[in-house]
Parts: sequence; structure tokens; C-alpha cells
Amino acid sequence: MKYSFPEHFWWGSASSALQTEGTREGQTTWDYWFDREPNRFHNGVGPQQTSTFYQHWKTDIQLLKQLNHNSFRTSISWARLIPDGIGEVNPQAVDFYNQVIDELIEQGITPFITLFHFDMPMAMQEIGGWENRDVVEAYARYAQICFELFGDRVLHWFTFNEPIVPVEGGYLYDFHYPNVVDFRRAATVAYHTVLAHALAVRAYRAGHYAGEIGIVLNLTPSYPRSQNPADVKAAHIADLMFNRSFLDPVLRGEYPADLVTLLKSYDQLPACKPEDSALIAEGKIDLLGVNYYQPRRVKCRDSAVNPQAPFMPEWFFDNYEMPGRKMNPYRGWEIYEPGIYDILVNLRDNYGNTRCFISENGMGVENEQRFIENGQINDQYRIDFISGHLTWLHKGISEGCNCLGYHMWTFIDNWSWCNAYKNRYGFIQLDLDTQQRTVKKSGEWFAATSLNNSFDK
Ligand code: BGP
Repeated sequence: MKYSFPEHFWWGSASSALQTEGTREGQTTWDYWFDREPNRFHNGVGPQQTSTFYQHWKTDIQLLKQLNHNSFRTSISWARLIPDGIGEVNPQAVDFYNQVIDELIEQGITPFITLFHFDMPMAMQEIGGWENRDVVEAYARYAQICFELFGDRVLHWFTFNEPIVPVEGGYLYDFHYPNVVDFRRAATVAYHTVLAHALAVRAYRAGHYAGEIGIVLNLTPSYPRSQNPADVKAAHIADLMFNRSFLDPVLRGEYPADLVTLLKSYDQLPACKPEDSALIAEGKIDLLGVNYYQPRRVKCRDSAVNPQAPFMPEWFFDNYEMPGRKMNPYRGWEIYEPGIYDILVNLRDNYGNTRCFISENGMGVENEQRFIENGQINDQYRIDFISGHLTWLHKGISEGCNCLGYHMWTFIDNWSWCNAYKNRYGFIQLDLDTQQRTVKKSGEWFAATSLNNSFDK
């Protein structure tokens, strides 16, 4: 069967500054953490060992073109642009981002730009990071500077990439710096991130720029083990905590009442100011990026909560391993293609069919060298992964969902946070030692799909 996509569908991929650029002046939390605890990073490989986009941006953009991208998302590094977070703008950074943006446009590739992709300037973390409202103000200033510098040419802005991840990693589950485990502080970080988002949206609207502004959220549909009311309730609470804690403020301009009631009953609400709610209402977006990797399956808890243990989302559910689930064993994530359709239908039916696109989807695989045939990685599993998801995305569109594009994670194999180079995601293989780039079979498949605006399956 032939799957065709609407005219002007966005085909491309996503990456981020910290994971690709290398060579940076301003220090981020990642640089600081790596210096102190290199053992936390796979094989002791840190955030300076990247795919060297800072040097190779021009030839990399040629590769994007070769892959028939019509759009590409990356992020601006706050720490590169304003090394101490709040002071002087670094003119070399301005030159660099201007060159990248201009070259993308020159090559017919629409730039999508994220303002914050997990890379907090260390100077900002030193004063408390997102727990401090001064950092919220500093971010708003940074956002405004970016709009003024690049807003004449960048028409698709994203305030944050997956803002729940620094909350989970840094303040609940110990996989990002500052490795705090404290729900109330996590809730404060999440809340202040929403305020920072809303201030950036306000600044963008006030500047009357020609483009649009949105956010990228990782949505994990919450599936209950069964229809037993206890399981359904568990899935509902997981959905409130992990999806609707950001989805509702940015699309409806307010938090879900039952989330607020729940957190209040456990004394976990952040400190709010009276003027916050009007600001949050102003943060409604034009375009939602959806990152989808895996579903979340839950059941009601089997055991009582230990009252001495820190308050956690898991007080309300257990994770559920569905028998027969399909796994990506390298990343430990379930592969569930219909999830992409369920997300789109939810946005259609419950969020006014907001304009959206898939901003990340991908499959990280270990030791891809074993699949080399005639010098090229034959990653048929990745082609199956993409086409499987695109089939469900196509069904969503045919049923009226307002999905405008599909971006893969990622373009060239890149540095992946604590996993460094363990799992490779790229359309293009990176030889870390020589920095040589070689297109994988999936890259050729994607180039053809984008060119034809369709694929056969
Ligand atoms: C997303 C992030 C990306 C990327 C991707 C792959 O959550 O936005 O930055 O890293 O996940 O995940 P990982 O690198 O953890 O394997």
C-alpha cells in the first residue's frame, strides 16, 4: 500500500546544541557534572566529545540536503550565547548561529529553533537553576535576545524541549544534575519552567514577529493494565503528572484542577504568586512539537507506600510490563507504534485539534557496526521502526488530526546525555575518531520518502 502525506509536510530531523556542537565557552551543568563525576557517563565520555557541528556545520547542512530535509530542528546554546546566563552576548556565538540559520535557509531547509534543550548554564544553576525566579527572568531575557537576533529569519520557535525531563532527571530520579530527590522542589522546577515558557511567549507576541512559537513535549500515553477502576485511576494520575502537567498549561492556559487538588492534599504544591495564573494563560502556543518514543503502562500499586520514603509519583501506580510487549532492548524502551495515533487523537478530541508535528521519534541501537554491508550500515530495523510509526501517523491524519510533519531523532549519531555514544540514533553513522560521516540505509530510505512525500509498505 502507498502512504501519501499532505502537501508541505515537514520531513526532517532534530538535534540539540549540547549533543552536537562541542567547543563551547560558557559552562553548562553537564560540563560541571562530568568534571566531578565522569563515572556517571557511559564509558566516561563527556559532553565535549560531540559530532563537532561547530566545525562541520556547513558540510553537515549539505548532508541534510542530501537526505532531502525540508526542515530541521536544533537548539541555541544559552551558555554559548550568554556564557554567564545573564550578562554580555558572545559575538562569536551570534556569528555562528547566523551562519547556520542562513545556510539552512539558503539550502531550502526551514530552521526550527529550540531555546532550551537540557543545557542550563552553570552560572544559572549556581544560583538555584529553575528553583530561582531570577533564573526565570534571565531565561526570558535570553529568549528575547534570540528573537531580536534571529526572529527575522527563524519562523518556528520552541521555548523548551521536553521540560519534564530535567524535572525527572534533576529532582526525582537522579539522572541529571543536581541529582536532588525531592518532589516539592521538582514541582517548583516544573512550575517555574512553565512561567519561563509563558514569559518567552509574551515577549514573542510583544515583538510582533512573523513566525510562530511553541514547545516540544515528550508525551507518553498512559495505558492502564486493565479497565479495573483501580488501574484506570493509576493511569489517570500518571497522565496528570507526566503529560498534563505541561500539556494543559501550554494548550489550555491552566493546570488540571485534579492535579492541583492531588498535590495540595500532599502539601507538594510550589509557591505561587497571584499574578502567575494570568501569565500562564498568556503562554498558549501556536504549534506543539510531540516527541514520542514509548508508552507508559501502569497498574495500581500492589503494596502499601513506605511512609518514610520520599513522596514520589510512584506512590500512585506501579509500572506494568505488558506480556508480549515489543522492546528496544538497547534503550529498554517499549516500541508501540499505535501510541503515536493515540496521542494525535487525544490532541484532536481534547485539545482543539491543535497544530502539531512529531518533533522526535527514534530508535537507539548499540554496536551498529555489526550491520555493515559493503561499507554501509544496513539498519532495516530503523526503517521498519519509522515506517511502522508513519503508518499510524498517516491513519491519524486521514481521520482529521492536525499533524504537519515528522522529524526523526536524529540526523548524525550524537552524544546522548548519560548514555554518551552507547546507542546510535542517526541516519548518518559517525566515526568518533575520524569524524567521518557515512549515510546509513535508513538515511537513503528517508531521503526517498521525503522526496516522494510518500512510501510503500
Ligand atoms: C529525547 C531527547 C533527546 C535525545 C533522545 C534520545 O528525550 O530530547 O535529546 O537524547 O531523547 O534519548 P537518549 O539519548 O536518552 O537515548
